[in-house]
Amino acid sequence: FLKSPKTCSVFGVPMVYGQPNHGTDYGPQMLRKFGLRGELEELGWTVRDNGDIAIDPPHENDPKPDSLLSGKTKNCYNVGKVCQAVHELTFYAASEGNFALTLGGDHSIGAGTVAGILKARPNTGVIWVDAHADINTPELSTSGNMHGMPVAFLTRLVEPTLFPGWDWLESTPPLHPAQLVYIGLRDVDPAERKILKDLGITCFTMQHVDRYGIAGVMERTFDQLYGRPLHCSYDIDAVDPLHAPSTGTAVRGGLTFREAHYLVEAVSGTGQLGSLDMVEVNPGLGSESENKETVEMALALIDSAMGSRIL
Ligand code: Z70
Ligand code: MN
Ligand code: MN
Ligand code: MN
Repeated sequence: FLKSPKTCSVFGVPMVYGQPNHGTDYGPQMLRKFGLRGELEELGWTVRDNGDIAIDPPHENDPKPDSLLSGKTKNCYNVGKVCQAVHELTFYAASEGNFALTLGGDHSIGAGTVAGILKARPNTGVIWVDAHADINTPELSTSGNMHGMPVAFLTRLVEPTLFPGWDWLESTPPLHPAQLVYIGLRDVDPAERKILKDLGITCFTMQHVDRYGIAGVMERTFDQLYGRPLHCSYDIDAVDPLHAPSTGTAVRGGLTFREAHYLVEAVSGTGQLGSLDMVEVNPGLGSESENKETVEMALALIDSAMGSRIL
């Protein structure tokens, strides 16, 4: 499904409004500064870098969600409109037969990237790599932060038309639970646990990584998603904070350096990866050396996902 010569469309989405911290908006420019284009070209990709999309700050006159149902969905309209723009970009890139590489920005944008990919490649399997499940509904979220909700929108636990800025989502195919696998979970809210169980979504938590090893987890992932084009939405907080400290919600006990790499090496090895998000890199948090380590980690993971090999 990818055309030849292999072409990578790059989209920077300097989004911050899905979570409370400044700094995720510096993710795309830091990844570029540390050499993204050169790395991709070295790996044989033709690179179409579309720069960063414009993001309007939330405005007091933005339509507000219905107060009973979703009043605490922070920046609902703003996040919805950015996701709409993002879904148009990934849809267009995928329709052209390009690889779609999206640089965040916070993880709320995953609702846009995945929706656009599903529109172009409806049977895509999604590998959501994250310490968190990001499947809170606006009603059940305790934070109101939309980076904790994208999967709820994608799976239609949320009715798009009830949320200002989200009506466009109706024009995209829903993400079926069988199309989704989580890897790296270790900080799941009680309400999310029930949702994951009720929908029967496959979750490889850090405990499963301990039990099966990362190779066993990847085998099981590919058994389930066999034959599908793949999208990987990689939240850098899946990686242990020892190796990726500059992120908003660092949780101990994450993927080791090698586990984090093996995961994307294995995904790349299937030859089925058609799109990737790298999100929640926050150069505004931590020391300069921690920023550097985190950005370098994210870049190395992108490299591995896009074909870099040890031998
Ligand atoms: C929590 C919430 C979250 C990322 C934190 C946290 C969600 N479940 N996602 N960091 N990337 O607020 O909904
Ligand atoms: Mn290199
Ligand atoms: Mn996330
Ligand atoms: Mn996370």
